[in-house]
Amino acid sequence: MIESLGKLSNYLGLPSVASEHGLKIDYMNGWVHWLMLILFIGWGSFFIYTVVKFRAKSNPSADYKGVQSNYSKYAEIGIIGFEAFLLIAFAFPIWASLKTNVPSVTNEMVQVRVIAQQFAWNIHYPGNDGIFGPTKPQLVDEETNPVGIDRSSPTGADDIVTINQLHLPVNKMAMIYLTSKDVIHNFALPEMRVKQDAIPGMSIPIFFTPNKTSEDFINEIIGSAREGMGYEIACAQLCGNSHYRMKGYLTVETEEEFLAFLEEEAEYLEDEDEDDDW
Ligand SMILES: [Cu+2]
Repeated sequence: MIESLGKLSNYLGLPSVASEHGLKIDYMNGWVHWLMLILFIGWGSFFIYTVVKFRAKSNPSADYKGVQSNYSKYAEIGIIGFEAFLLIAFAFPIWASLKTNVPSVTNEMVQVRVIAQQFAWNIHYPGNDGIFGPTKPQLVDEETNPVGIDRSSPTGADDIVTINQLHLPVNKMAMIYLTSKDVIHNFALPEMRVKQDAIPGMSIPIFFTPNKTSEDFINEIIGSAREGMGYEIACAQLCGNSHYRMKGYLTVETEEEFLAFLEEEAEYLEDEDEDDDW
């Protein structure tokens, strides 16, 4: 029943779901809307009833006794019960599974750092060694090294950085460490049902498992208003005068395609070294 009634969310105009935990959030949204619908009908009809029943023409003088029945009390208890159900059955467990119980890092997940800045998303992969190289503010160069990676360190030499291009393999948990270089931004992936503030000075872990490739998604939205567009990273926190164009792109692909992407990016790294030698 939880699922079937939760499917009301299908009619709320939400973007399609592309992560493993996404439906849980949608079902909760569906249930919240059932409560809102019941309250709307209940209070709306009660309001109309009172306006008619207690109109001035048939009630020339005020009634100082007011309502004597217990119905309003029962209604309030019912609403509190429903709200407790929403919290205990949905909100607390979902919050715990997505925010409190952070899984320990294994080889089975992809680790990425996302560093927000006005007005772009810097994406930092640890490279072949799987270890993020050290970063230093004094090494930041907006053109050549936006993240400030220490390329002379053994773990930093192979790190890969892209701007606004986040690639993730499908059906594999993505562990993202989110931070910001300047103001508070918000990393929002609507189809993944992911939304988290990026706060300077903090590294916030976000984890989710995308389960629909960009290709499948693009095929799915043919004929809709978003036709031709893939997954996007939106900044969901007003962060400055160009906030509106702080847009990144997320590509969810097969493991092979993902590895090929990393390999291609690693080749650019070698090319850059060659340029330096010249
Ligand atoms: Cu922003």
